[in-house]
Amino acid sequence: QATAADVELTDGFHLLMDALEMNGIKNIYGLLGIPVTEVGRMWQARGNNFYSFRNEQNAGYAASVAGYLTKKPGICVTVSAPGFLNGLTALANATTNCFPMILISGSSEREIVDLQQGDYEEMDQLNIARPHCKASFRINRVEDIGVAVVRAIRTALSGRPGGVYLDIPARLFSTTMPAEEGKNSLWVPVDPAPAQIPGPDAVKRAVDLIKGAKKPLILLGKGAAYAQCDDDIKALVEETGIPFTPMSMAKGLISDTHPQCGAAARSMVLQESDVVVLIGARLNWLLSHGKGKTWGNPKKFIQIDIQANEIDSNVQIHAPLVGDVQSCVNALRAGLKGMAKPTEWMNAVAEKASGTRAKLASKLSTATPVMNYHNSLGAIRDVLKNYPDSILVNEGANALDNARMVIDQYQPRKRVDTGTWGVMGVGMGSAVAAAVESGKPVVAVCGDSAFGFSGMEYETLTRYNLPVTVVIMNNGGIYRGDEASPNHQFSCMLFNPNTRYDLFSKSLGGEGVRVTTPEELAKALEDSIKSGKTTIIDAIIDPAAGVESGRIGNLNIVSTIGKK
Ligand code: OXT
Ligand code: ADP
Ligand code: MG
Repeated sequence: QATAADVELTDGFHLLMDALEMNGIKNIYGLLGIPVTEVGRMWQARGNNFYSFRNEQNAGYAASVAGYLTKKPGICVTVSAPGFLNGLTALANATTNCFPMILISGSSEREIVDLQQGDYEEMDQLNIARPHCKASFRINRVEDIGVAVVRAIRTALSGRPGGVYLDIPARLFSTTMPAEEGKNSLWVPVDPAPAQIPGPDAVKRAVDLIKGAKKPLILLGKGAAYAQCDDDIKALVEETGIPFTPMSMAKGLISDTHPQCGAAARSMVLQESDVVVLIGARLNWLLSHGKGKTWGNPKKFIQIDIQANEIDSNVQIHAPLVGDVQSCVNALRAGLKGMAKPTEWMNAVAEKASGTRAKLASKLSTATPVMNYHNSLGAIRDVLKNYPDSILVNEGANALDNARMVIDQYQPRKRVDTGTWGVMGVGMGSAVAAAVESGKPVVAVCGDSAFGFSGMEYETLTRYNLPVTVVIMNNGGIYRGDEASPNHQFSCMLFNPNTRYDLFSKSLGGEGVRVTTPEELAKALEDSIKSGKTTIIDAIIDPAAGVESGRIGNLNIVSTIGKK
């Protein structure tokens, strides 16, 4: 602790902010209180943005989405124990999704926590965070703030991106040191996400496999979207003539309307392909672990991933390409130059896809007494065609799965959804970050259950006057709204049918519209996007239109002996 009256001093608060600013951070997402309140005030006083939330979990989701969209770690600041735990859910989710994020939480004093003497909000946060993120660091000395921030940034960004926890005991914020020494303790990391070039043998192995394939397929995941080398990936697809299909958040990396897009022939391409090139996509549950009837014919996998032990995680990978997406894709392009295009296969995929698209299109304009998922989402899709740079946030079950199917994406990183965990509650936090980081209109299509998880953040959206339209697919329940209520109890799957989300919006200073037809929905959405005003569209959906668990009903466990 420096004390000399004639030496200019700095302290933990200032050093933390200097370090973040120096590293290009402008936006912090968080929720304030003891001991971090001054972080928010001082951050704003310096001309930066502090987005203040109603619950830390949503601030954390916002930070993680900021990380995904910008390739810089999103920063979330919380108070100790309960605030930290709320934020930790989002940090774990960020790590699961491979999004770079740093959770900074104030904590109680070490000497009291370690002897379990009952400090204010006492908790051993450092160790609790550890299994849920890439690294958990504590700063014990004010002169280590600079190195800790650099270490957190490099850890979040390098290799497979993910979450980092930074623990700051309360007293450190006000601990002083000479300003000049403090200044010299900060730096910016050089090349925090270094390129990883695949070896020539690995490239040749993959090139040979692709050249020998009759029905090759490129499968794009959100790791490919994150990598921000969109033109290189598009060039690989177009130069080789190989059909591609996107995982949900990779939709739009190459437009869903591209002639080689096999999204609408998904079952066919997964089953019939003989060589599959995975680019930034894991063979996890979303891809049936690379086996079973989803995958049909025996096939060989080429996998591009920066994380070496992702290879062979589920099934044999015949040609691993360990490296960053951009380096690997460009190495493949060089090796495949002049390759004969699989024209017959490409045409077969295109024919199947256009047949399926036409079949679906016919359902999108059907008039029904109460809206269903097809005609309501069809109306949204038609409006969003004219706003290709808007960001779609999407959560729910039927509201998620049908929107993924119906709503085309035209540009990279314009779809943010429930991700690897299929987590409800990411909606409003994601919408805040999407609007803040992109400066574009945001449309959040949420199931009524999904919206409820982060609904109070709608006030955060109106407070910052963000151009976000929330369309609530109001079917009155989880999956369906028509479940019988047993034993005079309200069914555990239903919500109050009198809920007025449009009035909820108005009460919080937003615009609110209740719509019952696709035409009304289209008009309300168009008006809302044009006005830029924060709006809820309460879209009334037939309670009987949904199916249990959406498209993943196969994962729903039911009793094998029935109800007794
Ligand atoms: O080829 P085939 O024939 O197979 O057809 C495919 C494509 O070819 C075709 N397609 C097209 N056709 C025509 N045109 C176009 N353009 C086109 N594009 C594609 O469509 C089909 C399907 O294609 P898709 O979607 O690409 O492929 P598929 O087969 O579905 O892919 C498989 C998957 C697994 C990759 C995909 O389904 C997927 O990504 N799924 C994600 C599912 C998911 O994550 N769901 C969320 C979790 S569900 C559940 O857990 C819920 N909870 C519990 C809970 C959660 N999650 N979290 C927390 C914190 N607490 C609790 C809750 C509470 S959901 C939920 C709330 C639900 O209620 P809501 O009110 O919110 O929502 P509603 O249901 O609306 O009421
Ligand atoms: P999806 O859910 O879309 O299938 P996943 O989240 O399962 O995608 O997979 C993303 C993969 O991308 C992860 O295995 C991660 O290691 C990888 N990844 C992320 N960024 C890069 C990058 N820049 N280069 C290579 N691989 C990356
Ligand atoms: Mg619902």
